[in-house]
Amino acid sequence: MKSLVTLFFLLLICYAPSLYAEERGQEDGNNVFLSVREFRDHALSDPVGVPPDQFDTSGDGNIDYIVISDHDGNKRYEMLDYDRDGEMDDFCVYGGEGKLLRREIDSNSDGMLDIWVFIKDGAYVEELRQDTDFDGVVDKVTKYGEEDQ
Ligand SMILES: [Ca+2]
Ligand SMILES: [Ca+2]
Ligand SMILES: [Ca+2]
Repeated sequence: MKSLVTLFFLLLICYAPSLYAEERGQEDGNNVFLSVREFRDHALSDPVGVPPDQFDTSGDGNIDYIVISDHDGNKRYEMLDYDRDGEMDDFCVYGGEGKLLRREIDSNSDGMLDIWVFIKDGAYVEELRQDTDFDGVVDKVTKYGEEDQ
C-alpha cells in the first residue's frame, strides 16, 4: 500500500508539469517567447515587416523604441526600452490591420519576459499571465470579462 502511495506521488510529479505545458500550448496559437532577445530577433526578422523605424527618444545614443510595420503601414511590433538600460523590455504584438493582440513585458529587466497581457478586440484585457517569481514559468493567470459573454 505504501508503494502505491509513493507511485501516486511520483506520477503526480511527473505529469503535473507536462499537463501544464499542454494547457499553455493549447491556450494560445502564437509562440510565447521567454527571452527578450529571442523576441526582438523574431520581430526584426518577420518577413512581412518593412525596415523597422528605430528611435533614440532619450538621446543617450541607445535605440529605445522600435516600430515594425507591414507594407500597408499597419503596426506589427512595437518595442520599448522602458528603463533605458539598452535592452528592450516592453513589447507589443499587433495582428491584422494593426490591432493590438498582446503585450509582453520584462518587468524586472533580467532579459526574460514575465508578464503577458492578452488583448481582445484591440482594446480589452482578456487575460493576464505572470511569472511573479521570475523563474521562467508562468505562475499566475488572471482572466477577465468571462462573465460578460
Ligand atoms: Ca530595458
Ligand atoms: Ca523578467
Ligand atoms: Ca514563476
